[in-house]
Amino acid sequence: MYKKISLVDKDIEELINLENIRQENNIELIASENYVSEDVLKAAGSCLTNKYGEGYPNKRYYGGCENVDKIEIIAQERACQLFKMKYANVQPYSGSVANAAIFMSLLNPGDKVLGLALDSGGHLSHGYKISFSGKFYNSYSYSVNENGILDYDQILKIAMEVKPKMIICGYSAYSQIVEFDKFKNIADKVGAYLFADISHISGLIIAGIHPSPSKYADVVMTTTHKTLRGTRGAIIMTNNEDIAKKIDKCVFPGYQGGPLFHQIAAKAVSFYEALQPEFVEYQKQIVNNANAFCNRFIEKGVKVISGLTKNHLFIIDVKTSYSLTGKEANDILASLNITVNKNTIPFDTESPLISSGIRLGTPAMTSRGFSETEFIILADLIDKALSNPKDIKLHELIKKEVSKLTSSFPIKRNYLVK
Ligand code: DSN
Repeated sequence: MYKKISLVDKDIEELINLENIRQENNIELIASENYVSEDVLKAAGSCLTNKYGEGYPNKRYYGGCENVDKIEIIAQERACQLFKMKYANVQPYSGSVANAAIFMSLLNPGDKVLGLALDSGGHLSHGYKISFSGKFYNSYSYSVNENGILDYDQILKIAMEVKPKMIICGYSAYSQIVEFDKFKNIADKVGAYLFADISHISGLIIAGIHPSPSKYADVVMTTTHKTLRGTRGAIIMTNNEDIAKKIDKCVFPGYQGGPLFHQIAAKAVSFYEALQPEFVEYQKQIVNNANAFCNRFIEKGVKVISGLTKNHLFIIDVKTSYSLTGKEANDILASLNITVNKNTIPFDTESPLISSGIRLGTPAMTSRGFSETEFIILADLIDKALSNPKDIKLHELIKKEVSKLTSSFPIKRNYLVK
């Protein structure tokens, strides 16, 4: 089923092949992971990794950039086309580095920023104290309400008090729609920049099944490997020429050195795939699957944060539902070849390393062909396992069912007809 690779270095060869087997044999529910196509893998593993080219297309510090210049321009154009934005920087190595460059572009150290609290579903780089964003900037947070939902009146109230220079919206663990128009109103009322981190929902936005921030945000950032199903990395976009110039300077030389051209080419290939009609169908299926998966848990009386999902993920409060910590639930599911991540829930009393929840996402298994039917079967298996955490015999049976599912839905190598 999986493709074995052969290397002279047998240590790494064995570990890559084991990882390939692990990916094939596990049900992948981490909401931020996916399986790229063979074409994306080829570009990421190409000779482009040999090339240095600090700077931007036609303005490099190195010779021999005639091919990589064209690749970077194609990636920029496709990013702008996908997200209906004017300027794109496709060089960021990761979402966190991209966010650091955005902070540097719009703010001075010590300026106030306002983002969603980590336990409400925000990201470390949105102002958490131990990240650059909380160390070098004066960070404040808003939270979801007691129902796990954003309260825009409350956010406005906090923004009026704090008077941040930048407001951040777009999250890692929020299963409702982000209303970018409301955030724009809030940002305008307090004279703040609006920064939309759409890393999780960018595929949904491309497909038109989640509102787009393109008309509202000063800056938009997405990682390229989540619902977008590309290689690891990120892009930053804006419609404002002055901001675009600042972002370019802050990505290079502000935060990064030479662009990773193999990754930029792989991003461009995934953008090509995302521009095809099949991608829209894929995104619709992700959301339909999440809905069916989530509803099955709710039917069983499981507590889902915010009570439903409108996107590709949802969080289960495993403490209330199964008297387990997130870590315990994560470990039980891992032993059954079901990969999830433990996740804090709003106002969690446990640390992020233990937590009271797990986050479940449908993008990866939808790529493998799971429909609502398989996600309902899976919800039943997970619910049985977590309801009977010590029943070894039952767990052996569940593991067999997992194995049937993974072998019936092998990882796909191509999403488009060649
Ligand atoms: N964005 C995080 C996630 O959602 O998994 C990773 O940084």
